[in-house]
Amino acid sequence: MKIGLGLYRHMLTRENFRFARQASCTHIVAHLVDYFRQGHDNTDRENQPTGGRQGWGRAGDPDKLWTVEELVAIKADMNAEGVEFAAIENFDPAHWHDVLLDGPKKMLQLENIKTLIRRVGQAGIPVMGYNFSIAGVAARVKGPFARGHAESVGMDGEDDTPLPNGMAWNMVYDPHAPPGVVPSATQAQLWQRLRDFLDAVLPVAEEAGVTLAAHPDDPPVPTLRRQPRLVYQPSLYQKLLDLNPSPRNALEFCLGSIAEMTEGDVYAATERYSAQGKLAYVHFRNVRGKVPTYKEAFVDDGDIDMIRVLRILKKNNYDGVLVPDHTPQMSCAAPWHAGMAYALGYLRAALQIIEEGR
Ligand SMILES: [Mn+2]
Repeated sequence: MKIGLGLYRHMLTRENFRFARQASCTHIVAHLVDYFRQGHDNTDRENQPTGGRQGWGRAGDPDKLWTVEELVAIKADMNAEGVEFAAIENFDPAHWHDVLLDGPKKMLQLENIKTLIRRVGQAGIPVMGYNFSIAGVAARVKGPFARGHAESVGMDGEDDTPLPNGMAWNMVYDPHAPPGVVPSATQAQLWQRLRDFLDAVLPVAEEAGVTLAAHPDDPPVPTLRRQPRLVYQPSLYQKLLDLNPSPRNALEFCLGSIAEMTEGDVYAATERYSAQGKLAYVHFRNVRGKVPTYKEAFVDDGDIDMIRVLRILKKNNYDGVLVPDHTPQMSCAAPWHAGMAYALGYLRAALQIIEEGR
């Protein structure tokens, strides 16, 4: 198994690639969307994005797709510091809001997504992580929830406030949208939208040599902001895989989100999906509790026995990347980096024992 670090857009620097390598990473998962752009309350850029009902901030430029040149330049910087570009995490809502919403620009945006996938392949990046969600990562709270009063993120009840027009995936893609709210979709409509997306994009992904990796819902509740969710129980991942048998149809397997689900258990889910060889990469994080009142925890201090998970992955010959995803913020001058270094050190020690038999 390979150790990686996920970095937000503004963190894609030579210094952070070096930090990752120092903490034993060989791989980087890069977020290319700036979640913190013009956000009202999502202003702490040295933490995972959070924010109120106005979302994280403004989506990017709908007419500016990532270019091969910019992807190659980021990859070259990573390689110069001794780490590989393992995956991009998340599309820009500006590029696919109508794929999620079934809006008028859907066909155009599906073509744009295909173009992006071809470019990702040309740049030699093997995985594109995505989160097929209308409301996105929303309704989370922040507080001193983790060990030693470390600031972490959690959920403290449901949120059924409707989604305003111009918003998707918890970001604003059209600040000039007319007043009003996004009509609620049905669960069946959302699955049909996913099917349309997979059927359109997977053939291109196969040609481009890029694996599409689906994140489960964060938080995993059946509805959020009056919109349906997709993968909010472990078994729904199978439904996603069964929609399209392509070898490029795979999972961004988030242990935290799976443990937050009300049904099943994280070990059975890890066994089921790793045995099928369907894990593109793993979000290696821990949590206490389940929706709607869970709290994110330090990697060694939550409900999940992370060592047990690693042993299942090892048994099923998982050889991909694990990234810490989120950690609580640690009390020091570099709260995010310290949290990540702690999680990475834990992971490195665990893998030395499990994989190298020390
Ligand atoms: Mn995750």
